[in-house]
Amino acid sequence: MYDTGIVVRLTGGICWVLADAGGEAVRCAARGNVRKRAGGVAVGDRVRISREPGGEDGVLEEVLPRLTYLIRPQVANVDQAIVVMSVARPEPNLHLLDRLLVLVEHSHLDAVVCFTKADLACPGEGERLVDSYSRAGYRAILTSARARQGIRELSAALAGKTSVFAGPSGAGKSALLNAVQPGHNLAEGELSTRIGRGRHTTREVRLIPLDVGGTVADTPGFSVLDIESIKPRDLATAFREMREYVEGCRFAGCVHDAEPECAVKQAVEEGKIGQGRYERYLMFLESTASMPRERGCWRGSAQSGSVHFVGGFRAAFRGDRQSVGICRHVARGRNGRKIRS
Ligand SMILES: Nc1nc2c(ncn2[C@@H]2O[C@H](COP(=O)(O)OP(=O)(O)O)[C@@H](O)[C@H]2O)c(=O)[nH]1
Ligand SMILES: [Mg+2]
Ligand SMILES: [Zn+2]
Repeated sequence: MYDTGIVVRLTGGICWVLADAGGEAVRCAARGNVRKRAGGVAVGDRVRISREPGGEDGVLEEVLPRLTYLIRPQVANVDQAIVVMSVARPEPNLHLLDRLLVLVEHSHLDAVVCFTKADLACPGEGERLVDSYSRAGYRAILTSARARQGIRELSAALAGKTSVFAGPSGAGKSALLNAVQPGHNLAEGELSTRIGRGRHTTREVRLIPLDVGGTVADTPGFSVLDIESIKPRDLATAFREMREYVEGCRFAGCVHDAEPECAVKQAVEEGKIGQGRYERYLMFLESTASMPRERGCWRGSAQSGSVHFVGGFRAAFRGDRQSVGICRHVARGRNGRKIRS
């Protein structure tokens, strides 16, 4: 009997596979050819397993092509990052939020913006934040784990996908996950200390199966490349609401700063792009300024579709020390061979 499913846990060569058909995770030993496979097996991999009729354990027969691979946490095929920011205690840090969103966009993951601790916010404050990120093109949700506000909406955003949570320590990520999926044994306020034990501690990552379908990595903070290594010309495309305007600028190498006839600045003036988002864009642009600017480069050449999921990059971002690491995207052709840039 054959089944397909997703690897939710790996311990000492044993994989736990959640079959697409549902039910409990099946304990599987990997076949020799799978064990010797380059790239091995990772949590998040889609796999084919076989089981004796009536038998409990299975055999991992084949790993299906992997679309992405996040190094920390080590999870394959992540679909989206849920970027969590509290509206109070601690105060929202929009600079960090936008930084995370830039990094997520640049990693070709989808992003959901989740403001939380709504029960602690001044009236209207949470709604205002959600509104500004909705207008920037994000699915933005106002939640409170304590008041169970927005939890159904968050569950709907998680359904059927593999997600990682990102955001500063203390934002309320664990509390949200507990609200979405009670009883998955992730203590609030506990995880950061466990990760902080030492640099060489690699904690086992698990995917928590959700009742609504889909899985969530049980670790906060994920790493992507450093914002400073993003080319200035690519930065605006990591701001969703700017994308539609960049083609309208007078100069092909426009970075939407001091250039004349800039469609992005025009959109800011007309209120189509939020002033705060644009100001933070300029701050990030400044931090990429030490990199050689590619002014005059033929527009489009650096934006070909082939950059998607191809190539590896180093990664780190400041502001959340848990999240330093490497992110590598691997694409495979139909024959299963890796495509690298
Ligand atoms: N009032 C309130 N407190 C919250 C809420 N969510 C989390 N907290 C508290 O904020 C602190 C940090 O939460 P935690 O989930 O551990 O944050 P994490 O570090 O992002 O995982 C804990 O003391 C939580 O009890 C919320 O919705 N409302
Ligand atoms: Mg936590
Ligand atoms: Zn421009």
